[in-house]
Amino acid sequence: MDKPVCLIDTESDGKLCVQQSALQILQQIQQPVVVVAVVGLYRTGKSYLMNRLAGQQTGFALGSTIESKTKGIWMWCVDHPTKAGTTLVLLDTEGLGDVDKGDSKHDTKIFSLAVLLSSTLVLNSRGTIDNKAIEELQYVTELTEYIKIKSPDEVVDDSEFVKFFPSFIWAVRDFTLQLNINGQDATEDEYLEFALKLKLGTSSQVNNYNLPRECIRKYFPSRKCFTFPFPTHPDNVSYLETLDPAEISKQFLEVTDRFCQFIFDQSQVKNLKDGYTVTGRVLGHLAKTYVDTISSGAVPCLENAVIAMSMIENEAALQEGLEVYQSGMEKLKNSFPLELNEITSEHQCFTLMATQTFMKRSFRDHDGKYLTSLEKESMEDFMPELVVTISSARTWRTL
Ligand SMILES: Nc1nc2c(ncn2[C@@H]2O[C@H](COP(=O)(O)OP(=O)(O)OP(=O)(O)O)[C@@H](O)[C@H]2O)c(=O)[nH]1
Ligand SMILES: [Mg+2]
Repeated sequence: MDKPVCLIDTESDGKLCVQQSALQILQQIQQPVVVVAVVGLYRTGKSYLMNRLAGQQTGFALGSTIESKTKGIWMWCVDHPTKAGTTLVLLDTEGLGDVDKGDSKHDTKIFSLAVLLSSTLVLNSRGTIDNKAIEELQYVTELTEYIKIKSPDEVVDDSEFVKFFPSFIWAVRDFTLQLNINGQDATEDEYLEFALKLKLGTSSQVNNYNLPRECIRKYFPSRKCFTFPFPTHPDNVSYLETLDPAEISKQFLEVTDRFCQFIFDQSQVKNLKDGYTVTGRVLGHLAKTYVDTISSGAVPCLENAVIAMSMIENEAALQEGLEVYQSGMEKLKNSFPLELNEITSEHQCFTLMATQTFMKRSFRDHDGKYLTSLEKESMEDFMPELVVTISSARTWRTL
């Protein structure tokens, strides 16, 4: 892809919808995907950072006015710069907190989708990680209302969420403070952990202070922080994407490079529960399933999505397996007439190849339902061949 496309859009009635053209792109990607999504308040430089991850100066559209720019969720699939055979999928999301939006739940839906679809979630904010920045993250505290692990009625321990959630990076932009805690130099990660420290006490004030911090700590046990200095002279900041790199602060470029390198080295391929690797194609199914669920007013349920996914993938695996079997047997016809034992042994060989093809793609066929169908359908296919063979063998003998 040479430029990003819209993956999830908002229809005129405010409902989210998946763009067919983006799904078609994902459908073609059979490789595992590392999915990096960026979320955060609007006008905080998210799209700019995503372009840097794509190794480009431009791509995701940047806004130079105070109005929020990115709408819905945009996607850019690029070759992974360091992991051969892997695609890096960048998801740039609509800025949160824009008061012009009618639907107060819209932001939480975008936030939840970013969490659901990514393997690394970048939270982007400006200034410092102060109480205000953390309170603005109320979306984290609402996640369990917007994402269910099992069917809505089943109570699940909160810690279950961790198994499905992405790793977490906090990108602090325009950071001007000294990294110093209680007189000691601190790392960026120590700064983040310091900001996420819980207060002792049980007053409602303390509880309110602790709640978002507890949620971040609980749902995102793998955390990393990058503090970016101001990128350039304030007069130039609106033209960052067209600016000569010499005009951009060296420290800013250093952090940006470190941030990108960390993501390239450490961001994992997206996995579903049970360790099933997500390919571009599966990511497309996931996006559609989650968005359709949210648009219908229901809460996306991870377990149901995995079940829906396994049905689609197993059906496709069954067809792929059958094709292998059928094309093998079709070629065999050119060698007719053959002895019965020869054709039986070829049948066994193609059945094995079909099973291997099926197994490569199948997923969670725990009760062997789809594998049994494959065996049954190949057998049904085989029977007419057998009849032909037997009758040709008879004709052979008569001759
Ligand atoms: N001060 C500052 N400005 C930046 C930084 N990065 C990008 N910008 C500028 O901030 C403006 C908005 O950048 P975008 O990348 O479009 O921000 P965004 O968060 O994607 O904005 P929305 O899509 O509206 O949510 C542009 O003029 C950028 O040039 C940064 O680190 N600091
Ligand atoms: Mg943007």
